[in-house]
Amino acid sequence: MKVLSVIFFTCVLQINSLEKSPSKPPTNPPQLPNPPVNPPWVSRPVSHTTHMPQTEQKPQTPKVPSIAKPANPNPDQPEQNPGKIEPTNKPHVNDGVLGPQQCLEQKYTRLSCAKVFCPPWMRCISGVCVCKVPYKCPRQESRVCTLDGLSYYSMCQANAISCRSKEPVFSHFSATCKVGDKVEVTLVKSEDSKDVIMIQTPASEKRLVCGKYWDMAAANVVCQNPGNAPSGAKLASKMSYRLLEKAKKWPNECMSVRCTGSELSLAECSIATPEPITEKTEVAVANCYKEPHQGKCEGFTCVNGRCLKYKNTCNGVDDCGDNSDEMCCLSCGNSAFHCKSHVCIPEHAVRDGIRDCLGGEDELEVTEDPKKVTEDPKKGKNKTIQQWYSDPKEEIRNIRTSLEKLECGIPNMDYVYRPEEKVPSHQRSKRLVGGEEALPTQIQWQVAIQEDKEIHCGGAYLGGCWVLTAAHCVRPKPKSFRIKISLWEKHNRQSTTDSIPVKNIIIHHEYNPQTYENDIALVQLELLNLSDQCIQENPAVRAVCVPWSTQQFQPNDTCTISGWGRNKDGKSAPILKWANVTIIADCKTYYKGRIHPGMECAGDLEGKVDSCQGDSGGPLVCKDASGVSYVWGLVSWGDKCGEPDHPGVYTKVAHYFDWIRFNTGWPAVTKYNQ
Ligand code: 4AZ
Repeated sequence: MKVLSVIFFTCVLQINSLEKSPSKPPTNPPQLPNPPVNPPWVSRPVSHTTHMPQTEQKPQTPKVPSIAKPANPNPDQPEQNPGKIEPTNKPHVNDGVLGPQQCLEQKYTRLSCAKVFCPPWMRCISGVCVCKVPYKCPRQESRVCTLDGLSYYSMCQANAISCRSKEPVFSHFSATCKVGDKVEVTLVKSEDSKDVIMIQTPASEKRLVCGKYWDMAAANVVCQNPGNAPSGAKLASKMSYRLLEKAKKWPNECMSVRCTGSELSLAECSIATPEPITEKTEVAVANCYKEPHQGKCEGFTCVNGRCLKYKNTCNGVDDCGDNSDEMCCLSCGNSAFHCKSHVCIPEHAVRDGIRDCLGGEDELEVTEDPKKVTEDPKKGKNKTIQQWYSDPKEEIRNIRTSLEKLECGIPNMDYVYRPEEKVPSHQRSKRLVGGEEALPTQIQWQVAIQEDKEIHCGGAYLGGCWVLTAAHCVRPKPKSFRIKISLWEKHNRQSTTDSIPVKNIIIHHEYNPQTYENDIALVQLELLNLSDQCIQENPAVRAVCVPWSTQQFQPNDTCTISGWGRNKDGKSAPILKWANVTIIADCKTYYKGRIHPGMECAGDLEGKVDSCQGDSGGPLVCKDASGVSYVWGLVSWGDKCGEPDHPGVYTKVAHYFDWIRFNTGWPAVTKYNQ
């Protein structure tokens, strides 16, 4: 038996170097906290030195053929050097279909957090997942041992370190924290020269890898080549155990492995309990590239330079090794699940308790397609229940639950407003332009911006001490402004209405009052006396979430606008009104040369619904599949109101996510990818 190679989990995780901060930083940029000198999360049973990251790490430039252009973290903004994109990945006829073309041109990978969530040991900066500082990981109940003989408070911390060093350290199998407690993977030649995968966990015999779940994602993990450029897998196939040479002594058990493709070693994949091999068993076979692919690619060119057959794209499996074959799909084949943001995810990731699609569609309880109902570890419903020997999904679920605690985007439905004073006597008007009057506490994140006793604008409450509005609604004179929360009648307060003084106003440094570019401003509320809060607990006020990705909502999605603005007759509304509008693609057609990055149109092209003067700064709110509301836009401008073919133009808030995070310095501004 000839052992070809022994893989001790050393591989290079390639990430793109794209971190950027706002070009003109404000005077008080928030500081990243320094990690402690002796990191408290590490205990050292054996002497070993590990270089600890001091700050979040910039991603490294990939060591891959340079035809791949890194993802533009902000697809709304033209790339600095668009250059020539080659080769073009033409849409193809297959189960799943690649597209849209603009998406493919962005060269998205699994680290493009405009499209997907970062793993919990990474965070999203300027659209790219970067390694987290380990102390930002939550603690787990039981410590984890790693391949280097250290012990950490959680898998998140271990992987945050591994992410930086690009050396695999995490393993479910190093229970004793002894160096050497590792999972060994060997490729063994079969008689007909196929590479059969053998796996050996500590204190156990060698076993074969079963064919069940075996795919390119797993083969790519096995085919990582220590020291060299990652060459990856050419093919993941299976062969019948029966066909293995009988003269050799083959193991009589196999273990199924399921990888996502992002793992640095098989020890990080889900590994099933060993099962006895029978004559019918199929075992895993990998065909690894010995060197990176060269020459012309006739199929799909992965962002990492690998070449795939078109039929292997958009199938929910990471065939590329960087998942770039699953990031831009008009539909998904192979029973994979299609996220609204055009990403294909594998069937086993649907309803597994981990949100993969940006809008959470993969975790909804009901689908029309019963085929899509796969295992749910919490509810235990499955076609065949798989016993996992080690399953990192469980840890990822726990880490994400403890990280994603932010409360936003859910109104308080328990609160029933009882008007203790007069009920307004005037007639109900039916128009914002085309809107309806809201109920007294319906739009709980709506605020009114009061300047010198007058209300001309709306805004959105983000939580904490922060309100978002349009730049054209404010001046850098905090003392002239007050923010009214839970206001319904413009000129009357209700019992839940509060008026809060303003501490600071941050207008976007590139706001252009002529073109309305970057029409966005943050209003910081004054702290309450002897408190670290800015608003008193209020049952009729809730924060709206800030969208972190420009891909969260798409053209044709229906969202809601609200405000006290004028109606078609030019009269401003005495009672807060709301209307549903649709996000409109290609707004440049309606406003030639006037639509800049960071603007988006919404309304209807007949002009029946629209925002108008007085609604400015107010929120355009979209709800995701899980029912969470995001402030997708801020009322900014438009040619008149309710004019056919002249929809309202909104500041696209997701475009300014990094600006908002940087200027608030507030970690709670986002629930995900923190
Ligand atoms: C304004 O003047 C304004 N129809 C706001 C929104 C729209 C037009 C004008 C959109 O504040």
